[in-house]
Amino acid sequence: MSNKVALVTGITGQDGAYLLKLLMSKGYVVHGLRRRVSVPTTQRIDEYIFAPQEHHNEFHLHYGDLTDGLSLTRIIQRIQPDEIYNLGAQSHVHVSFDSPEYTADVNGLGTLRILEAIRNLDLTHKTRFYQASTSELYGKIQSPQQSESTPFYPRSPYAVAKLFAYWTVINYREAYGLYGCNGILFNHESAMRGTSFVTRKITYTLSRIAYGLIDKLYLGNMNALRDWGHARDYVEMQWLMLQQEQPEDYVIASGERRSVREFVEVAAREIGFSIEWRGQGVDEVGLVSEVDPEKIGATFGKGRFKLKPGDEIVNIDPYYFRPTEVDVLWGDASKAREKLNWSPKTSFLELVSEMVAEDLEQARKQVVVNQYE
Ligand code: NAP
Ligand code: F7E
Repeated sequence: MSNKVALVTGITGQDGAYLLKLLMSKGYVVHGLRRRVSVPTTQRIDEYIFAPQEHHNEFHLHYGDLTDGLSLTRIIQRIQPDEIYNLGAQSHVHVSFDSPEYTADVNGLGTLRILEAIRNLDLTHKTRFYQASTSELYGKIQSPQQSESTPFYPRSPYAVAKLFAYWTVINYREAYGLYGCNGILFNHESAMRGTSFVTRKITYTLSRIAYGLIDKLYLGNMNALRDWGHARDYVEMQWLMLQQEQPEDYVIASGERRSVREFVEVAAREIGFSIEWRGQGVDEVGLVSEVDPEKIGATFGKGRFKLKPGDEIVNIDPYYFRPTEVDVLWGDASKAREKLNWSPKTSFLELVSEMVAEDLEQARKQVVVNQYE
């Protein structure tokens, strides 16, 4: 068991929650950065917060913000971390078109602020640094499958800000000898994914549609292709990258790509029905085609499944189109496989199945709550 000290920014997010679990299992003392917000955002890590006796000395939260360099310096000075995982970000690509300056501040300058704190506190040779870089850097792809050597072409304020952070890490590595790594992670999902990202939006909404809680799923570009993996598998690589002799950058990906439309089809099948597509472009609609009575009976019980063949449940809403879209992402994680012996444990089908199961359970509970109100 390790007795290292880690600081995790973005600890309240999807990856932060999985990484916290991993680091705690390895015996780390974990410090997390949390923002002051009017309604708590700690749901994903509440099991650690509400068990203070169990985690008394091993887990601490600190108020701060990636836009506030003084708070970052104060926390880093106080805890003298062996490792910093910079997962905090305005992580929504579509939102970054509406808030480009804020996104640049958090995702770009936020990284610089931490690196400067490490440098100014003379921790460059003690503190190892992980940067949550992203496949969005490839944007308008310059090669059909993307690896560490593929040139970048960012297509959103989100990706441009992350490009700044990516090169800043490399610059601090070369200029000051910092042990800093970029994990170029392709999309990774889970039942803890925020509901405004497309995978979770699909499993969340279809589950509620099946229970009659919502009428329709509205989507944008269903032709987009993504390389989706499970967040639980990807945080392992974040940790592994900081345990090597030399700091390097790694692509982490499943090596499979699927469209948003295919994700909808697989999620629906996991619930127990199939989808038929009709129309083109913004007029495309998704209808319930066939229902699997055995699966529906086992999951829903009598009378709770509210769909029948012919019901129109998917529509396109151009609101979800982006000014510039990333059409295809498809990762080549050979380097991680060869150098770090890493490959994803969870298949695409297992990922969707896990997300659907969790969202069906949440929807079922909602129905029960509604019944007694
Ligand atoms: P997420 O669920 O959206 O979590 C983002 C985290 O950043 C949250 O804890 C959020 O805090 C925090 N945050 C936002 N603004 C902040 C600020 N100004 N100061 C401090 N913290 C702030 O994202 P994720 O999916 O876990 O992703 C983790 C990181 O990996 C992000 O940097 C993301 O850009 C990057 N990434 C993600 C993927 C992916 O597919 N998931 C792929 C490549 C890279 P609140 O809870 O208070 O909002
Ligand atoms: O979109 C399309 C959308 O928002 C995926 C972040 O974690 O991964 C994530 O960014 C695709 C896009 O993820 C809807 O246009 C269609 O082509 O789930 P997303 P993202 O933009 O790929 C990368 C690697 C990160 O680094 C980011 O932090 O799906 N799409 N219809 C839709 N997307 C959303 N959100 N909502 C829709 O209704």
